[in-house]
Amino acid sequence: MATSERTQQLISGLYEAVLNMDEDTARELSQAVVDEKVDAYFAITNGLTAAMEKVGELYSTHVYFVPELLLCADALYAGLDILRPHIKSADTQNRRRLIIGTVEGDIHDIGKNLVRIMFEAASWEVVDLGRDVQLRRFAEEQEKFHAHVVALSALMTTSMLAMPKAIEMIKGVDDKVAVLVGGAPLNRHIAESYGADGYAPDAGQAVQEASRILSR
Ligand code: B1M
Repeated sequence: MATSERTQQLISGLYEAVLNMDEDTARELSQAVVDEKVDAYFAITNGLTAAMEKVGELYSTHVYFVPELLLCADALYAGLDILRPHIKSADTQNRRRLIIGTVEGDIHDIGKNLVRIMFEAASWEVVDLGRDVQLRRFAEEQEKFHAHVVALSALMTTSMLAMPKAIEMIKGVDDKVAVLVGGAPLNRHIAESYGADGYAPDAGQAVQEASRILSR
């Protein structure tokens, strides 16, 4: 079915609002989506999420920095808060699931939170265990939540040493789950040597990397 001109106008408006860090417009247009009975899931994926993907790209290429990323995320959440309750249940059944946390001994969580935002923006269902997470909790939560991906963050050369143990414990309860790691002291080589399935250098690339692992 062809998308009406008005729907396209709303979707591109939402896209621009997130990109321009404009919370008020994101809220106003999301309300219009609901009032005018435009499909909420369509508006989220093609408007809000698509914009956040672009924001991720701009962040990866150093056009946007952390403050811009956070302001874009505020606009994203302003829209999501209004649209989420209107998603039809059929649209939520096949969502991918993620468990995320910063590993034991490490209280840095700003980067981890940005990574979480990118997954939420891409409509993943996310369980955020927080920071300084005991290693066994990742495995325990995986047994309950059956995530497609478990994501581990570490910001220190000391705390990242916990990752191989965490990966072993997670794989011990579920050998099919993919483990994604990231954080400033890591690189792809270290990630592979730890037994991780994937590595992303920043929040902008984390969702892409997770999708790439799952499509293998
Ligand atoms: Co601390 N700290 N800090 N710190 N801190 C660093 C990391 C450090 C490099 C500073 C330094 O010495 N130059 C250093 C670590 C040295 C090392 O091990 N190599 C350090 C230290 C030593 C410490 C303490 C031990 C200091 C002390 O108490 N003596 C202590 C830690 C205590 C502990 O954890 N047990 C400590 C404490 C703190 C604060 C509480 C004050 C605060 C954290 C607040 C918070 O997070 N809520 C803090 C901060 C802010 C920093 C710096 C300045 C900034 C970190 C940050 O948030 N960056 C940092 C120095 C620096 O980086 N310039 C430093 C912004 C953030 C967006 O980037 O976190 O890298 P980042 O995340 C990126 C990527 O790494 C990636 O994507 C993110 C977004 O693009 N990424 C992933 C992260 N996780 C990912 C997961 C993925 C994929 C990508 O998939 C799963």
